[in-house]
Amino acid sequence: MIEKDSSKSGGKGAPHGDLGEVGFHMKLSFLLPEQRAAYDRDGYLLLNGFLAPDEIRRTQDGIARVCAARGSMTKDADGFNLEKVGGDSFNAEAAAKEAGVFRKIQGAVFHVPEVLEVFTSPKMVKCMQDVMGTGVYLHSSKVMFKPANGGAAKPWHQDAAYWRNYEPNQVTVWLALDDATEANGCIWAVPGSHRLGLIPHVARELQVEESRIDMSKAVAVPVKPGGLLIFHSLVLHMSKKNLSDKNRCAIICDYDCSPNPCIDARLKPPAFAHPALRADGVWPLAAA
Ligand SMILES: O=C(O)CCC(=O)C(=O)O
Repeated sequence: MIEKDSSKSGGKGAPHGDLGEVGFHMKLSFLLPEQRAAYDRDGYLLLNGFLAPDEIRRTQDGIARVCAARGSMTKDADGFNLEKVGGDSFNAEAAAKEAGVFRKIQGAVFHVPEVLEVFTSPKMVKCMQDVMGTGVYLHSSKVMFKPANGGAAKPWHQDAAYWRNYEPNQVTVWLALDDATEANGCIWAVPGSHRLGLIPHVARELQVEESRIDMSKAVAVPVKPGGLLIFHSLVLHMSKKNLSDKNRCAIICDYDCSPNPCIDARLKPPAFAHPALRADGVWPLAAA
């Protein structure tokens, strides 16, 4: 673990979300000061090597086990969304490409114990405390598959557009389980776009029209297996269709600075329990 006190003034750092100043004055317990500064500057941060190979394998095995149990599914249900003919992923009624070929599992922490373990692990919570500078609350989670030979694209958007009832104070963690490359549909982002505020989104996939984006600034962000891409909920990002012969799977968790209820709570199976998840749906992982 890296222990660094970057205090310049002795004061407490500006919380994530206060974008007035690049820099920080808080005690970091996981990130290096330059990593925290890069997050403030760009709105995102790439941390390769967050999970060890055995942790990656364990998480992959957990996901494979859960998917195998649902291998005959041909209709979206319980947060399990299938890849659709024509990439029409937002249409629950569209025909599935193939039984049991999933686009995503929303509410992944409820279905896959290994994903829950990663996203509530002490190292993840420490990392989030360094990024957010506040309390850390679990907001939502998913597995995002992008199967080889046609896994659907995700158009330009800001995650905050999905959570309009909340202040845009969330941080998304995008953790690669496969090598995410330009060929198999890694994330593209616009550095600094977290400073633009919420940009209008249009139906149907809740996306930002490309005419509103300075495309000359867009960069591909390849991530090695086990690497983390951490980004502010206002960062413009997208991923292209997977035209390669390699799968691209990532697990994603959104953390909130404020004690808002976990938005996936409706997907929680009755038998699910976690000591920190409260009856009102608020899921604190670290105190403010
Ligand atoms: O994993 C991807 O390809 C995109 C995920 C994403 O941006 C989202 O679901 O909001």
